Amino acid sequence: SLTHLQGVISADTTDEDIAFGTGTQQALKVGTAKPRRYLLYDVNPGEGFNLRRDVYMRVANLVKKLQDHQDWTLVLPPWGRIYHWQSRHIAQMKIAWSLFFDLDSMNKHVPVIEFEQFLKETGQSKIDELYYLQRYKEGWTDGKWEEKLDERDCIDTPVYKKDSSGLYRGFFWGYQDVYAEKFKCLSAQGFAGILAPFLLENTTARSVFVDRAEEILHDEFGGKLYWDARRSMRFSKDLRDIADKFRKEYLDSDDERDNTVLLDDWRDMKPDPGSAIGGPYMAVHLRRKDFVHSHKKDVPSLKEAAKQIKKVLKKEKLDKLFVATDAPKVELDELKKLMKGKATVYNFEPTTCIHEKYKDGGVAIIDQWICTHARYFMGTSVSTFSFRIHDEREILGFNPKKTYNRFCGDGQSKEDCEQPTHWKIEY
Ligand code: GFB
Repeated sequence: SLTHLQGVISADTTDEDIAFGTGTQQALKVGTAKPRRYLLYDVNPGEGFNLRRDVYMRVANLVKKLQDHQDWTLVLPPWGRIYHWQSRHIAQMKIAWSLFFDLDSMNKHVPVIEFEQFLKETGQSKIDELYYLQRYKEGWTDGKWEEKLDERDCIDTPVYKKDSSGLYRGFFWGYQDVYAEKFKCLSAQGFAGILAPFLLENTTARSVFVDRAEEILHDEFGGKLYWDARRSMRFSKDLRDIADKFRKEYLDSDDERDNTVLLDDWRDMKPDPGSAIGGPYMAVHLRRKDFVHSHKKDVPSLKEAAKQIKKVLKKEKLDKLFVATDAPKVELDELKKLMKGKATVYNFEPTTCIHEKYKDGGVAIIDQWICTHARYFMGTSVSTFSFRIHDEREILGFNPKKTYNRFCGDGQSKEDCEQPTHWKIEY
């Protein structure tokens, strides 16, 4: 087992203590600059955008740990081929993170670069080593959960295949020239940090790709580093601007009046809880499609959803409703009909130009940013799309009572309709 390595690397381990490539130890002693190492990762292809963002945070904090010892840079996996991005007329592959996120902001937490930058910096289409994370075939032994990590035979037929010249070929985000020199399956059970000793000591490869990174958990869910990673993950300015313009034009909402001014550097933001007021509208995230069947108990019918919305509008004395939803148009029209006379209903419909440029992923972010700024927000049970809106509102300093709310299913009792957990920021 490789778990014995856990704890070997402590914060006071010096670079000299760590073997690093041929002759590097020698080189370190004479003060030569350390070579940059690259960590690449990816997530199960079936996962949606907002769970992927969560996995980013786990890996970013692994890099944070590695950074205590060696110069590691996190290579961001290009976006593409996401099941929910169903607008077929738009090219949605090889998408850079900068289209959706503010990379300068993310770089204030850990060094990150786009995949194309990695290709440029290394001048090759090669990834040195590829590890495919998987569970343990035998599950938990003796019914006991413990952290462990072991090289094992692949449980499933690997999605990476050796070609005639012995190189591993696979999808690699649609970059056909890219290959890995070495491939192994790695059974992993534990927190992201379990990979640190492995990456520092068991390999000297310059670039290491960890696929199926969702297998590893947050080192410290809800802790300071968790929130640092989360706060650094700001949306791109372009997308925020589009959403802000919509708020101003249709929802009488702007940051000065709403007390939601964003400081340039996320590290400077520590608003008092409850200080953010938000614009004079209620926002809902109404997750439909697969959720209607897979979460039947917790997802209301449109009629029931309208009833719950009306109750809040009355209590909050609001008459504007912003709806973010993946529902087909007929369902949205039905909801609008149900709301007649009670509220003016708004939803964001991108122009062709905006849709083509920022794609389904960008439009979803615009929806999230508008929901973030509402006076009152109500989301859908267990949807990570709603969860990310909660965090965003927490970061801006909203009163938790106006954030951590969710729709209840038809006929669901108050006890059964457990409201979302309030996660407080650790600064
Ligand atoms: O983000 P996500 O992982 O959230 O996946 P869940 C849902 C996707 O559907 C989003 C679209 O990334 C968007 O592409 N979508 C959902 C929306 N709601 C909206 C909306 O209000 N506006 C816009 N513009 N788009 C997970 C799935 O969904 O649920 C997993 O990702 C799995 O694959 C799991 O199915 C059960 O957490 O809601």
